[in-house]
Amino acid sequence: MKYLRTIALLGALGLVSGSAFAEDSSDPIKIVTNNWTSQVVLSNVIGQVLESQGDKVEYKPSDTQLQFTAIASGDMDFQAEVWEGSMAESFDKSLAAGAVDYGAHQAVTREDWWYPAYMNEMCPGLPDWKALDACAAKLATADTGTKGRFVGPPADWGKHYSERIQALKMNFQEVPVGQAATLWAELQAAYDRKEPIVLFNWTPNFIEAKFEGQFVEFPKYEPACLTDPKWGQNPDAVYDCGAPASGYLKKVGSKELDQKWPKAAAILKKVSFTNPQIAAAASLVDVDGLTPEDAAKKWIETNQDTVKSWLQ
Ligand code: TMO
Repeated sequence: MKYLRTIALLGALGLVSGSAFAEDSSDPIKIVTNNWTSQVVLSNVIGQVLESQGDKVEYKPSDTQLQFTAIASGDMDFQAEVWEGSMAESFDKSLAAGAVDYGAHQAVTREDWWYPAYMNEMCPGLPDWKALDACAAKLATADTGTKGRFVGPPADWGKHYSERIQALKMNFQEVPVGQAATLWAELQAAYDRKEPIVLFNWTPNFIEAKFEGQFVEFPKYEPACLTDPKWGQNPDAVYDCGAPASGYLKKVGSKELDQKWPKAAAILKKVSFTNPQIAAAASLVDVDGLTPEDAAKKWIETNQDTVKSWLQ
């Protein structure tokens, strides 16, 4: 019902099908879904928009790093959210192996250690990482002994935080979660009791509308930090820096996408999300409790001008 309304809406805008391009294949376009909310909702947004244009789509869950090999080999066709802070290395390799850069979103992104604002009083000198390190004892748990606990991301997000802790000789231990929901449950539990916590977070996300807090400032990122041990304050280690504070968000597609589905490919090259649009996509599920599919329908209804601009 709602889906038909979406089609009707796009139809009314004169945006349903019919164009000068060659026809798209009737095979499904395989859109990759990952394990964080905005990516799943916005993949559904893209899928529903392509369906409104007559394309078939299939959603394929994939590991955040392995998806790049799948796209380079043509097993999957499109990924909507390539985050610089966690995927740049795998993305670059996939381009060298034949995947296609579908361009950047308007959004500017950051992924790193994050803490609630009430900790500024508990750990004077924050957000500087050295002040956090000096405060490690306040973040110690049964699991981490005398070390501070950093609640880290699921393994497939491609971060190197245990290496960073070692490279910067921090008195911390990473305790990774299995899924994003655990990050938010840990944050909520600490926040309710005003207990110290430092965890992995990113922006844009629904978190910034619900919790007050900020990123820890680590030594400023430069690409050499990841490849040249001599760079940075530890001359014998890579990863002695933070993640990019103004990272890109890109899209990637298979070689086949352009060839088999030229109309869809032209739309996907134009797809661009802003920071508030991404945060809102996450919020529709993580705060309002919608399914990703319904969240995508709602998102399309409230962002008609944006969708229209992709179809012109
Ligand atoms: C890739 N992520 C947005 C979860 O940091």
